[in-house]
Amino acid sequence: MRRTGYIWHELYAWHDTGTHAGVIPAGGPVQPYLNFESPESKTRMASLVEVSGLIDDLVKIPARPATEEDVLRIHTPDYVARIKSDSEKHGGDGGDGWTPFGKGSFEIALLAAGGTIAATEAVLNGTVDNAYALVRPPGHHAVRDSGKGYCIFSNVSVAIEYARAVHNIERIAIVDYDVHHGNGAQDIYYSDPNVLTISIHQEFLFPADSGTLAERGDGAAHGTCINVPLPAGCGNGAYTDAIQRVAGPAIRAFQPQLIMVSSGFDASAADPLGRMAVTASGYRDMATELVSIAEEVCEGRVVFSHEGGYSPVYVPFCGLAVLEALSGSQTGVQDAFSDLFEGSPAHSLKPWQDDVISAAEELAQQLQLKV
Ligand code: 3YP
Ligand code: ZN
Repeated sequence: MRRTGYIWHELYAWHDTGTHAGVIPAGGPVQPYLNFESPESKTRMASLVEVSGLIDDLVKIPARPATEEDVLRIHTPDYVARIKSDSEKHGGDGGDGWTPFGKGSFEIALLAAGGTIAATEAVLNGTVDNAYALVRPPGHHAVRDSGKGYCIFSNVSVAIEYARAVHNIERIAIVDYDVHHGNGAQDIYYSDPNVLTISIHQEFLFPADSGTLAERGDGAAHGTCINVPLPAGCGNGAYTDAIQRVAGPAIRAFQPQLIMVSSGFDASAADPLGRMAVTASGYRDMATELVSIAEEVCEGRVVFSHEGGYSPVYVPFCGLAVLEALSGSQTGVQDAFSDLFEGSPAHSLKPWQDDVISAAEELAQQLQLKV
């Protein structure tokens, strides 16, 4: 059993993304519905953590708001001021037209970044071995001067800069298994040789114009950005291979002092936005492998920060599996969807998936030669 920190705050459910039809605005022939990035999948994951009893084996860490100083280590003063003032008045949009927020979302976004900081702080000061921050809004698309794709502040990057400023941590690796490209951290750290960014995602999904194998980092940071742009249709085989064959060797070569994971469950078999087939057992295996890599290279220090995942009914089982893997605790609660999803032929690795993973594996080997 490991001591696993867990962060959740009721206010995360109060971030208001309004009435939409999933992603597009409602109106005319488009009947109003929720935005896909509604509280449902996340509140229901928090509920299963409680009802399964797993909460009793976790160390509940209070979320705290990130200070403006914390977010200004990453974001521009103009952007932070704009979100603050729109949030005070009536709400608005993060900046790309896909990131609606309501009144008060500034404070909730600070609490999401701060929740990831609190998880990181607890891991770095030894209160816990590893941690999971179930935060909302997500962060991995946000760049320095704009929100994007449901994300307001770059929660993981803000926590990384906290770790560097307060704990003198120098080298950090980010693994992003959300089905969308982790363009935010890639952009923020593109010229920083001390932060390795690895994103495993569905190719050309969102953002459609980033996340290729050719994006590798600039100057001294060349090689410290690795993308694994998988074709649609991948299941557990491709995902666990991407972690084992790409993330593992890259992280062992890079020798970070801390690993951050952008944990999105939108590569799941039930997601409305992704076209992948990962199951709770696939997520469990990825998390188990990441914990073991962290134990090998950085005394187990790994912090998961929640990103996307829009199936209200399946995300809870995927999230529970990851939390069981982090803590080493078994609730005995079975994935209620396993009969439907686990037997799928999607889970064996296909040659066209292997091609992409092999190309990224090559990049990880080159990083080994470099460092
Ligand atoms: C799809 C269209 C607008 C936001 C995008 C998905 C964002 C997401 O889940 N990122 O991880
Ligand atoms: Zn996503």
